[in-house]
Formats: sequence, C-alpha cells, structure tokens
Amino acid sequence: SRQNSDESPKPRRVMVIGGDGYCGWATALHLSNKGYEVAIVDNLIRRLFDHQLGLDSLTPISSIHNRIRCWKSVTGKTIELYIGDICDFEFLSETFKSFEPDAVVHFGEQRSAPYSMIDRSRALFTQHNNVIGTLNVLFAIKEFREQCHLVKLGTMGEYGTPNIDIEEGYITITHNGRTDTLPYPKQASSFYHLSKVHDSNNIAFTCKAWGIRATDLNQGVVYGVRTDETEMHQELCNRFDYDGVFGTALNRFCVQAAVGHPLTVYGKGGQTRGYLDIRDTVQCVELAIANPARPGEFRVFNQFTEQFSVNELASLVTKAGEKLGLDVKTISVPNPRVEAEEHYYNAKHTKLIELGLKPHLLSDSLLDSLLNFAIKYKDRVDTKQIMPNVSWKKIGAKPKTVAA
Ligand code: NAD
Ligand code: USQ
Repeated sequence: SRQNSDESPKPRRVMVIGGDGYCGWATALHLSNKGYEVAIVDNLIRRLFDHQLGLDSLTPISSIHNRIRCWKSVTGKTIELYIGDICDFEFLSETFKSFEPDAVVHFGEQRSAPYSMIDRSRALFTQHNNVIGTLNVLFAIKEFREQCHLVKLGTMGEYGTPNIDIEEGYITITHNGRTDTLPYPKQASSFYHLSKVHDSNNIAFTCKAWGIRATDLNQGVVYGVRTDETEMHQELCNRFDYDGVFGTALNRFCVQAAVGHPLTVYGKGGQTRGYLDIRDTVQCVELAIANPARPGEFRVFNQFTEQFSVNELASLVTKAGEKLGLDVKTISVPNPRVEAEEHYYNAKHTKLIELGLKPHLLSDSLLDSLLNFAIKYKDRVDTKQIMPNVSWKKIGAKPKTVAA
C-alpha cells in the first residue's frame, strides 16, 4: 500500500550504483560522511574498459576493496559492497532484499559518448547496459521497495542545442489555442546520450504507471577531482580521465596544459555546455536524496552551475597556465563528432539552487589548483591517449580495436 511522502521516514539507507566510478565514489564517501548508511553496487566494468582500450586514470586508484577498507580505518564508517551487474536481475534483487535502500542513486552506466560511437557492438552494449540496467532498477523498486526514491543521473545532452531556452525537464506550450506542460523535446547526439533519453522515458512512464518516485538529474560536464572526503587519505583518491574516450573537456585541457600538449578544441569551439565542480555533484545528489520526489512524481533537475563554450574554457586554461609559467597553445582539431559548433545556449538551472545548492564556481584559483593537480601527476600522462580517435561518421558494424 502506498504512503504519501509526509508519512515516509527520513531516507537513511542509500544504495550507490556505479559507486566505484568518478562521480559515484565521491558521492558514496560524501553520503557516508554525512551519516547515511551506504552500499556501493558496481561490476567494475569501467576498470575493464580502461584495460581493454589501454587507458589509465591520471591518478593512481586503489582497488574498491582497499578504498572501502581505508575509509573504514580513517573514519570508522562502514560502506557495504555488492559486486555485480545490475543487468542481472537476480543479483540486483538480492542486493535490494539484503540492503533495503530508502534511496538509490544510479550512476552505473557506460557514460562516454565516444565509447558508444566506436562500433556497432559498443553502441549496442551502451544502450543495452544503460536501458536494461535502469529498467531492472525500476522493477526492483516496484517489487521490493515501493517507497524507495530513485535518483538517476541523466545528462544535459538529452536536450541537445535547441535555438530556444532549455527548461528543467518540462515546457509549457500553447498550440492551436490549447495549452499543456510537456516533456522538453530531446535531441541527443550520440548513442550514449540517447540511452539517457530512453531511460528518462522509461522512468517517467513507471512513475505514472506504478507510482515510482524519481528524480532525473540532468547533469552537465563534471570537472575537478578533490572532494573533502577523497582528500582524507591517498588511497581514497578519485579517478581522473584525460584520454580521448573518457576524458571530458575541462579536465582534458588541464592535463594538456600541464604536459605542454596544445589544447584540443574540436571544430570551431563554439560548442556550449553546462559545467559543474565534482564537489557540487556530491552536494546536488545529497540535496535530491534529502528532499525526495513524491510518489508518482517524475522530477527533473538541470544539474550544472555555469555554462561555457569550448573556446572559453581554452582561454581560461591558457590564462591560468600563464600565471603558472606554462606556455599554453590551442589547436583546432577536425571535429570527430557531429554537433553544432556555433549555436544559441541558455539552460535553466534554478531548482537545485532553490533546494540550497551553494555552487563552487570556476574561479581563477580553482583553475590554478586543478592545473597544479594535473602538474603533480604529469609524469603519469600517456600523451598517445590525448588525441581523439573515434569518429561519429566512421562508425561501422565491424568490431574495431581502438588501442594505438
Ligand atoms: P564512470 O565510468 O567513472 O563510473 C560509472 C560506474 O558505473 C563504473 O564504476 C562502472 O563500473 C559502473 N557500471 C557501469 N555499468 C554497470 C552495470 N551494468 N552494473 C553495475 N555497475 C556498472 O562514470 P562517471 O563519470 O562517474 O559518471 C557517472 C554517471 O553520471 C553516469 O551515469 C554518467 O552518465 C553521469 N554523468 C557524468 C558526467 C561526467 O562529466 N563525468 C556528466 C554528466 C552525467
Ligand atoms: N570537446 C572539445 N575538445 C575536447 C573534448 C571535448 O572540443 O578535447 C568538446 C566536445 O566536442 C563537446 C564538448 O566539448 O562539444 C563536451 O564534450 P565532453 O567530452 O567534455 O562531454 P560529453 O561527450 O558531452 O560527455 C560528458 C560525460 C557524459 C555526460 C556529459 C554531460 O562523459 O557522461 O553525460 O558530459 S553533457 O555534455 O551535459 O551532456
């Protein structure tokens, strides 16, 4: 029987799916530190992708077992660990029955657009892994934990780059004299970004049909590496991707500047996206959990704090680099993607601020510290991994080996 949200107890037990990854690890530690009972669910497939493609994190990262042991010895807090694939419903059912979450934060997807555009098998893997995994989570909630709040990582890329303002999830339209509030149109531009659109549709439907409570966090591009918790011990250090497949724009530029590689602006560089500091990722997820959606509500937040074009990022990194005595150059790389390179962009992002988000903005000092961080680890950089080598147009049905 369904309760209304006022009767439900304060969420205490949080399952973090994808908790060994970049956003998930930082979030799991943050929630544990804030007093939540945390369980990490992960099949460690991201570590396997790195091996298969010959990539590595800029920072050395410990095994998930050592990470959790270290957290226990530093803070006395326990994080439970379930190793397995959420596409395996039997495994997921057992973790639900054993852990009994009040909230599930779902980071556990294949999240690279270039990876999803390597070849047919990676495109299919991405959509299968992401769409089926999310469906399994929805069925597990319905079957075992009806009141559990799903906090799902979506992406700003679901909206694409329309020539009108982007709203938070919904837009009110008047058409032929009638008015309705409808899901904002989706125009994703990779098989990965499309998997998130499919997820959003499946979640919205199950909220309506079964009364699931869900929050879709349409997150922008995340940058940075340190959070209060990962700072506590070297073994808690987060991963930091800079390669052409998993590395994201600002993080890549900082590493490029540190090793004297020209900044890789794709095409004209007018591509504008929402960005946020990883310290705000963990804050936003905590806010979403502490203020759950109502039963049956499909809530959408745009999770980013500032928007920049790639050219703006390159010029910010160039200036910050100069202050540190680096000679930073920029090159225009033929765009491996199919995307608008000059476009209007104005996306709303007020709902998380209304819940109390205090943003860490991309100030000079932050850029300095990110750059210094990249400089600290620059001997670990494999410069062969920097240039992009996955083309949107050249995707084919044949299996492709990507490693150099
Ligand atoms: P990541 O690759 O570092 O981590 C994802 C984790 O999920 C990995 O540890 C992986 O092993 C796990 N995983 C994947 N499929 C799984 C499955 N079937 N079963 C169990 N575990 C599985 O990625 P990230 O950068 O931390 O991103 C986390 C989430 O946030 C993703 O959903 C991503 O789309 C979203 N997001 C990330 C960014 C960003 O800039 N990094 C921006 C917006 C949204
Ligand atoms: N870009 C460059 N040079 C680079 C890398 C990227 O010009 O060296 C450009 C890309 O062409 C794109 C923009 O920068 O226009 C962002 O690319 P990205 O690789 O930083 O981010 P993206 O592929 O969109 O994916 C990342 C995460 C993904 C998340 C998404 C949020 O990998 O999981 O969903 O950011 S968003 O972009 O808001 O959709």
